[in-house]
Amino acid sequence: MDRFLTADDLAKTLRQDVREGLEATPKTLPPKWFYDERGSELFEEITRLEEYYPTRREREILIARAPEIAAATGARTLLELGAGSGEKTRLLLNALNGTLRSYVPVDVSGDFLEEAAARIAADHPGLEVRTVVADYEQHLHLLPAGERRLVAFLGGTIGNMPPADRLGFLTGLRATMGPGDALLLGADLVKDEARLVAAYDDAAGITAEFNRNVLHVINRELDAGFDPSAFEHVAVWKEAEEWIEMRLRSTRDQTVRIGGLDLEIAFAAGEEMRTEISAKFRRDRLEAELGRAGLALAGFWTDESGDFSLSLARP
Ligand code: AVJ
Repeated sequence: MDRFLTADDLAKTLRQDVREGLEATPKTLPPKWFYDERGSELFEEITRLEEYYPTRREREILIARAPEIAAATGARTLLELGAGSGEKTRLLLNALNGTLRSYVPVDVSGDFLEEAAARIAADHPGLEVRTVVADYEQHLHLLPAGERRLVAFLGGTIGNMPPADRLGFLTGLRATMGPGDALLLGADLVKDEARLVAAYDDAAGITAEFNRNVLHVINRELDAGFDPSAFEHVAVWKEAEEWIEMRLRSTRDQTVRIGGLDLEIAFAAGEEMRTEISAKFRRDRLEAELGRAGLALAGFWTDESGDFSLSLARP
């Protein structure tokens, strides 16, 4: 296992993110802190919700297009950013079976990676599986090189980054790519506002619990005194930015102590703290964004309903 991120690094980044985010106006927290064990379980539940279509739609595209993607790339290495453990990885590995030599899952959580890697290695004898504990927004240049790498960034997670960060990420990734490399990018598409909001504010309240879970993470990791029941889940569609915004709204005037940072944070009744954006894309804008990063669109596929997209891009 390559480890470019230690537990100390993560703890330091959490402290910095929480201090900066809670002292900002409006308050904000980065979505990466959702995914402790409970948050990851809640996200798995979200992927099975009727309202949350992205996972199903991306799987549909992969089932239909993985052979074409394999033929187009002839990848020797599959490098998966934010490694899933799920079916999508398996679909890609099976389709790439003819040419693939190694699979490199990259994630911030070492434990999760080890488990996923062990399962994949057991199912694919002869495939080199090399786990990398890293933050793909900082460590792209440290990821294993090699010829004919297919970098998979699936699920629509690219949408968690605002435009400027996306450009930085894609440009950074392009800088590590050789002529035989390619990017396989999952991106959710713009659609009817009601469907978008429902996908992030499901009737069962699982997304609300997922959103509030970040308060439990901060309470535990930074000895804070958030009362999650004093915050309401909000999911809104921002027409101009074309992204879903998740927020936590304070239900009353309250002051929260963050013991680990020796901070007291005041929330006014109704004040909203942003916890995630999930940007939605259009083909022409996605092609232009990739182009600005030096990547050319070599393939663009959607599911039957046109809800979600997979793009193949090359340097
Ligand atoms: C895992 C980041 C792709 O943005 O749709 C799901 C996370 N947030 N429901 C997304 C999420 C609320 C998801 N990604």
